[in-house]
Amino acid sequence: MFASLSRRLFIGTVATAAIAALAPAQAADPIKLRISTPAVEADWHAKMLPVFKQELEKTAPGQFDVEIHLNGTLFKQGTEPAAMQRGNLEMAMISAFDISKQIPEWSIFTAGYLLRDPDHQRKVFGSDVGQEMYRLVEDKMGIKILDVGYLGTRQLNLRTEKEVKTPADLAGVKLRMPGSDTWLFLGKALGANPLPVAFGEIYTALQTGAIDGQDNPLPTVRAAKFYEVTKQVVLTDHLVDAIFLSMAGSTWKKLDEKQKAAVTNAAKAAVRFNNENRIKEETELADFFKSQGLKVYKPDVEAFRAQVQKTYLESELSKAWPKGMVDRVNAIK
Ligand code: KDO
Repeated sequence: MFASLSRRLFIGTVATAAIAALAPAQAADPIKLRISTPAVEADWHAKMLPVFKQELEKTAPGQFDVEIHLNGTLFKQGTEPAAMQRGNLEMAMISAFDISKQIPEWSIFTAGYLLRDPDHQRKVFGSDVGQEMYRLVEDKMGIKILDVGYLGTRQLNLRTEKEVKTPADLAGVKLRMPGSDTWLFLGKALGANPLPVAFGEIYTALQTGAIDGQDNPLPTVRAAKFYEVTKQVVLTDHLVDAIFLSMAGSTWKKLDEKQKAAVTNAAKAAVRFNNENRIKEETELADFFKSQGLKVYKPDVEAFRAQVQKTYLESELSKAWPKGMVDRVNAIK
């Protein structure tokens, strides 16, 4: 009895195994990709994330589960790199300022008046300079940069009335900057009195007068509605800013070659969408802000450029910049 039962059991097990071997492979569970950003829904670098999701669904159907978390609700602004490094987050859009906390060489891209315009930015990061700097991020932080997006050219946006022509006019002006040393350094280099405030708290800080102003690209001033609580936009053009769409190395390593290509191409499509729309909108917004009652004007940009460049070149920060990198960046036309 016992013998025949176990024989039947054996035959049954073999048969099940044979059927399983013939059956088509079961689809694996989709890989979860949670993207965290402080961006507001109406800004282009938030709107580009559904483009990333849709592209990925087209080229690798069912293989990824992309979740988009805006407004810093999943991880606070600036904490995303550590979250990716600990394996707690799969994707984020990080800045050169975030990276330079761990890789001082990267503070070169936090310097005002280095990159000339979005085209220069794209060419620099597409060149051997960009490849070398991306490799540092991969090797030292274990983060894979998928592509660089244009965040826009940063301008001053103040709730004060007094016209600003030169850095001296910013003396004592409480200028909100994101909360890290390299950001505060930029605010100081501009001549202001920088104060660290998280992105999500800027609107209220402007409304209550806790700060006199903030700096951001014009599309962000529109998207986050800062124009509602400020009186002027000073077109200093002080930083051609970038946002790096990135993936945790631990997630990247799990992908096969086809999936890596699909993710990279989806990132490129998303960035293209962001860049085209943002660049177009940047040219239109001065008129919109004027229609909302704000003063919009160019200061003495050369005075700002001279002071900011000198401040960076004489700083401790620039000592960490790779030798010859400023010249290489300047030579890219
Ligand atoms: C900001 O806090 O001013 C900033 O523009 C800094 C950027 O690096 C980036 O974090 C951005 O905010 C957010 O994506 C919100 O637009």
